[in-house]
Amino acid sequence: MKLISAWFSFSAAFLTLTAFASDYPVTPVPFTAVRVTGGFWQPRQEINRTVTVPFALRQLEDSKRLKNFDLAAETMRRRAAGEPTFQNMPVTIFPFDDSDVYKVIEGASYSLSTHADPALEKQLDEMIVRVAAAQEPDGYLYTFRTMHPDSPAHEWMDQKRWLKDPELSHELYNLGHLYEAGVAHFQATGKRNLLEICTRSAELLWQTFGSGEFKIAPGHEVVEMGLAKLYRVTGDERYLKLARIFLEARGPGGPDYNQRHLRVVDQTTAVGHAVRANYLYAGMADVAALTGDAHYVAAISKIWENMAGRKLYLTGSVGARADGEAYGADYELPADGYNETCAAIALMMWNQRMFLLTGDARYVDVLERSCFNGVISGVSLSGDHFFYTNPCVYDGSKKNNSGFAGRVPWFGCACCPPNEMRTLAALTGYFYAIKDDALYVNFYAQSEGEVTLAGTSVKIAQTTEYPWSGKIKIAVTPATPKHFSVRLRIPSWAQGRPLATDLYGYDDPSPTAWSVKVAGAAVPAELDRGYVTITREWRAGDTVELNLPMPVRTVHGNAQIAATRDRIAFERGPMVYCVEAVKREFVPENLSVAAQARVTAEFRPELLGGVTVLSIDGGPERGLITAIPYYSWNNRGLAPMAVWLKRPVVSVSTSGR
Ligand code: FUB
Ligand code: ZN
Repeated sequence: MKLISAWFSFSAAFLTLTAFASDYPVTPVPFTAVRVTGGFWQPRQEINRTVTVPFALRQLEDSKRLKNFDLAAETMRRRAAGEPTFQNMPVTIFPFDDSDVYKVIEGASYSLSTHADPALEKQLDEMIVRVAAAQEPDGYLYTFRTMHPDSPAHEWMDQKRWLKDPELSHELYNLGHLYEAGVAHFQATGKRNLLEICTRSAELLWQTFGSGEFKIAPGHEVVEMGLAKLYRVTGDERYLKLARIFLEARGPGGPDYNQRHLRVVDQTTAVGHAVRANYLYAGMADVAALTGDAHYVAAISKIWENMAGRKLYLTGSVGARADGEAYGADYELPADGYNETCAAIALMMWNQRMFLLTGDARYVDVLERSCFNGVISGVSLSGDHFFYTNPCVYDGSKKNNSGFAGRVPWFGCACCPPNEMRTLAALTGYFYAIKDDALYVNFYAQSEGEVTLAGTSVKIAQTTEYPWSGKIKIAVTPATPKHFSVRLRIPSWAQGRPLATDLYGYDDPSPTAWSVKVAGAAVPAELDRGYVTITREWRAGDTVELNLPMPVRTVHGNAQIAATRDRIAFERGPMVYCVEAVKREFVPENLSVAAQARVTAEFRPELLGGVTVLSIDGGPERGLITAIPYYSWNNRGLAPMAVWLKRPVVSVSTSGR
């Protein structure tokens, strides 16, 4: 099934006829080849590894998610030993609770890939034994059914396997996460114990769905991405075929809640449950890359235009509606929107794949926006409290976080914490990518990496305080002098606009005076799809100096967004700011910022783990108003917060480093 194919352009993003074989035309540099060495991400990754990973593992026991596997195994054991009516009831709430176990194993495996830890490896092996024991002899794995086979243990299930998957049973959803975990664990440890559970399960999927006679459209997508990963790691083409079969089973005529309203190739807008939707679009990208299906690329490109042009929050979050955890209508972006953490993470996955299909930085601009704002807001600075929802305004008391006020340790529906954990553990996988003899530099971060370019091993070391400063030095050190290209992403915010669409704009849209030098000599500031390309013979000692000035920008929303009318938000670099009234001394959303307010930016090492704050001159009555990066809110107790403040602001003069 490894087709050699071509696709024609369907939108501005696909202007060229591009031939590619077997996978994405742009190849991501794996997270294992890049190491954070300081700066913004180091404490986050360290807390993720040392606090969040063990915390989540503990939660799997404490919340009894692992117990469900033991109960399923017990039912099989006792029935086989002569108790034909024995069965157990689940001890957790949702049939998709198995997926949290898999996501935690996945995140922990990423952590193992970068930091050897025999105790953690042993703990995972022990968990995998419990997972294996819950798998039925034919490969079926779904604890809620196996522990209670005589009647459905939950109203979301049918008495027969799979039949209610298009609605809510989540049988295939769980498996998607299982496959992602199995691949991650195999890649981290070289062990096949979890991978073999996956292939036994996928074999059953093939026997059940491979002929195409029995059609099921997964009610919650993710199995498509999981199967694509399983295909890549095993080379078994049936898994890729299955991914395609599941995609082709969608629509027309179903609900748009889970994207079954139309055939996937006919879908043009981002609709329905936002996590489901973004996982679907990411899965379509994978299958498009692996099969060369141009129609999938055309569909997700159109859907992307709709999402980024009408449905994206400034914070890089999506999914405005609590009802159905869903995308809203065009421009339906209320400040108190739902914005599930998983939806923003899934958006990162989808945007990364759009970039890998096209080499266009517009997708990385969205990815960066999500990452620095609506994704990392999902976890506390301490690493053990989480947001499920990420609104742009908060009244200081509402129980809007899955029934809680403020971040909490865990949820009954706990999809977000392990999603956050696996994302942070493998974050450096977003930093670089390669096409032919060109290296794309997508993330700026204090880090070291090693890649192969033009047949030579090349060390890449970044020195920077990004995102607090736009000064970046990149030492490029090939093992031997070599001719290749380095493509530096010039973020859209540096070009004078938040995004490639007109959903948001800067009051002052002038591009910053960004500049690039190599070995001290200026590089022409010419952009191609968001990148400045430096092609030369590189030799050890070559250093690129990128300067991305970071003025404070005031942002306005498109006139069609009711919630942002007569309001402004503040950004600096990739960070969206918010005002938090820690002492409840005012209501942030009612703050009116004086016209021509002066704003200064200052790095405060002692505050919130070290952040650059903005001091906004609020006029004689209000004095200085402090704005903090959005992601860092709710780390000083429960307090009201707002991203969008009231106008009028005619102009803002800025200073700061
Ligand atoms: O349905 C499984 C997960 O639970 C979804 O991805 C989340 O939105 C939550 O509903
Ligand atoms: Zn979630």
